[in-house]
Amino acid sequence: MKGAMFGPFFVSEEMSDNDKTESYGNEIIAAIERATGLDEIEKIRVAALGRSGVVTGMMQALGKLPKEDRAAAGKSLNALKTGIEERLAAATRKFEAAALDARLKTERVDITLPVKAGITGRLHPISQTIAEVVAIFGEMGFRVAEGPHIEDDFHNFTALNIPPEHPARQEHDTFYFPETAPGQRKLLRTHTSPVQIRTMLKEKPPIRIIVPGRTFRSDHDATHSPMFHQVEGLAIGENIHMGQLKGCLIEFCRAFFAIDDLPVRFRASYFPFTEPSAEVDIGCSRAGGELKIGAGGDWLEILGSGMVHPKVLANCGIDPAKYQGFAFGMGIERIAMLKYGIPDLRTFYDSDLRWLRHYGFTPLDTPSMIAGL
Ligand code: 2NM
Repeated sequence: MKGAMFGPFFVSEEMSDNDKTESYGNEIIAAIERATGLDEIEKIRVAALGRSGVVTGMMQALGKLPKEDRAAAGKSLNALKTGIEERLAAATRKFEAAALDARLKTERVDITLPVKAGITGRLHPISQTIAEVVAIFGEMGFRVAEGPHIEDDFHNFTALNIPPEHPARQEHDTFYFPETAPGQRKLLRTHTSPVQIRTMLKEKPPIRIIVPGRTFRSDHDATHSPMFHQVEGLAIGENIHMGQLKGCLIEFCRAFFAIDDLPVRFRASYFPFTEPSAEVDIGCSRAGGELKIGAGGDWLEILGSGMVHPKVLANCGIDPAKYQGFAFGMGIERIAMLKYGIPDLRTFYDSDLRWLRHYGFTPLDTPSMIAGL
């Protein structure tokens, strides 16, 4: 029988349709108010508004009413339906909130408890290495800047003095998105330098930033991954010179590899965005086929650097007659492999738990220059 769950209904044949509607409505609303949980609310919804619900039945019966009564009865039925729907929704929200509160109480975690040895997760060597680089440059007064992975031609290339014919622009290196308008297409940043460009465009010197992040190049073999990580740095100010670049990077290399007398050499190079440019090598030994960082007569390239090209400064609204800057960049995977003896680049992205347990770091000892890296 329709509406059985609401009874007893005080509806009789003598009542007007409006009174019947009101009586049903009061009963349903009272039932919603009495309800103690979501299951009951759902039962009331079905009994009132479901396919064979009371209100649905009354709506279907509208057609049998005398024509002159239909409009008024329809209107009050619709008002009833809306009222019920609103109360059902409010009651649902109330019970859902209560259920969430109850769950949060039982799932409460005491974060002051000590971590049990052996059951904690591990920091990926990429995260650890970025934290170390940030700690070293942080101590020198650099702050971290970040920016989008999806970039445009201007920030990734043009502003950096990379002309259209430059090989770095060719399709095989850059991941392009489909054109949005003729000649307009976004790309995945090929280095983190667009973040330096965005920072120079929006901030006034002095600027001292370090930019860690993901970068993308269409290149995949034993020593290249289509997604990899870089840290780049930028210092802009008055009277910035190559001596500061050298001092900063020598200090960085020695702190990162924790070798006080690590040999560091600067070798002239070329980048479109710096002039002059230099690559940075650190001392190593390859005796007996084993690579060992430190004095040993051999050299290993680990950084690119240079004085920011005056055209790059001008492109970013910085007057090159007043300000100079130095910049540098390095690959995180590469320096992580060197420092931690990880032989294969591809293992970084395998999400292999055994590899992570072996090469990962405990999240509790964050690198710092005071506590040590
Ligand atoms: C490198 C090497 C040399 C560099 C230059 C700039 C900017 F935006 F200031 F022009 N950002 N990064 C730079 C310079 C990066 O990476 C190997």
